[in-house]
Amino acid sequence: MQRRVFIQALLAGVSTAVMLPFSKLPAAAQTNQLTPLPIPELMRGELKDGVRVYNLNMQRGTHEFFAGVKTPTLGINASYLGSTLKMRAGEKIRLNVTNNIGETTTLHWHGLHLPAKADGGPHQVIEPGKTWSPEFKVIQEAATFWYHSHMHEKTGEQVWRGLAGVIIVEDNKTNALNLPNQYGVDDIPVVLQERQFSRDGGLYYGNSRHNMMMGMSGDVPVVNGAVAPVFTAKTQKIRLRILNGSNASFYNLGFDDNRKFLQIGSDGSLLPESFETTRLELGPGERAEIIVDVSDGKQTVLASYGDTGTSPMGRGMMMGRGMMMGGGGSSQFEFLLIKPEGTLTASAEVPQKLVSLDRLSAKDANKTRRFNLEMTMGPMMMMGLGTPFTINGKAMDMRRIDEVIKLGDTEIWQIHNSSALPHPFHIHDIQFQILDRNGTPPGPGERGLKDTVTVNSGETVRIIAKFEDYADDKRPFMYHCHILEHEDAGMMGQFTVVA
Ligand SMILES: [Cu+2]
Repeated sequence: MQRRVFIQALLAGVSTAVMLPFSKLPAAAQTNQLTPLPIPELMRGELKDGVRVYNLNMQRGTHEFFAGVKTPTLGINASYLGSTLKMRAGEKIRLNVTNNIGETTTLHWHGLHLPAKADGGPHQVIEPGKTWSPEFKVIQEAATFWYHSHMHEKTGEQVWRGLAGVIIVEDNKTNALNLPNQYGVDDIPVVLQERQFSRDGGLYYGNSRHNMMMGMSGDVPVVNGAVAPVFTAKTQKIRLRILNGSNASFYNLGFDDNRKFLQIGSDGSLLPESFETTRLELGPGERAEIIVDVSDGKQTVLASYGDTGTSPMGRGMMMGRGMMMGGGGSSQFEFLLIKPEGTLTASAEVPQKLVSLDRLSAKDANKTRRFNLEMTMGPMMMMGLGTPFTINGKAMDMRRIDEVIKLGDTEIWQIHNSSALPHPFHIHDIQFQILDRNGTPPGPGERGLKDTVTVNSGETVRIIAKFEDYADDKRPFMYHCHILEHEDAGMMGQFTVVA
């Protein structure tokens, strides 16, 4: 079956609800028009005694994905998703996080280097009605980060319902590069997700064995909480800070007119050099910053294309995945229409050289650790017995510390995927560099700092990082698969950093 093509259909004047293969949409949920892309409120915090303070309210609400249909959701200072937090490298910050969602939750600062007690992982639970106030210094390169629920065994569901937002870290060094940086004008957060809906208008979150094995995906593409969004460009160049905020889907992004764009950033930094491409692969949890030139005045659609087989990363299972989901080969999501309007304001040239990063090499490492990602699909699993998702043969146990790292050490983590599906591997606390993928050095898009890396079936990826600044022998950091259903099902481990 051909999967939905929202935006092109709308441009052609066709209503799209009928085109959805597996949502049971409410009758009212006809999508007859494009929605202006919502830009989350920018929160700069308030400076108090040298500490920048952010007040975040985790709340319940309703959100109109479809005009006139009120879908129950969760958000942070918003009905769905959260405010964009702007931080400055070098500043001390405090985040007052109040839990008003009526159930236990946590809030994790994905990609930020911080003390374990401030991490917002499964050990920093916020009970309903309570406020949690972590405090730390922003020690980061300028980049796009995010925050989301990390509630033990509930992360998938809580993020699906809306508990996620974007963090922008800026610094003087990169501000001097003259990249587009007017928030909401030419510097745009783009949170890509897809969702399934039930007939009553609710977000449908499945907990079947299949949903757990494959991770939860949907058939309705959503950007910053909007279905079929349009962004009106008023400048020649726009900078998109793209977050793959889906629970489980890998995106192979590009534009429908195959226009070239510049990739300038990865998860935790700008790239050493910008480079031109037509495709961008992003696994769940990963970010990239790109610059799109629309000075030709022509509209273009940001879309995800199925695996073309030409990918340098060679994600072999994507086809199998599509077939297993009944999609029949390559599936396509149209995420966002970009429409230039009027006389476009001139934008500065994007420099090729962006940042210099201290490149770590294998000989800098004090230690190499090995991690094996496994999925067990034997008869016991089919009966619902045993733990299908493990790392080094172990499923997550909050009471067990799996790895102990010496403060100040530089380590290589060699991550092998012996399962049949790709897994985006995320490490808390640090930003790492990719040494190689099956022995091959990373491509230009993976030469910046990273905190999440896709490890394809059969692949071995080596990363290197220095574990600095914060030691705590009691409270652990997490490493895990960022397919949230895999994480919730046990594909996670814990490490401490000790002095
Ligand atoms: Cu996984």
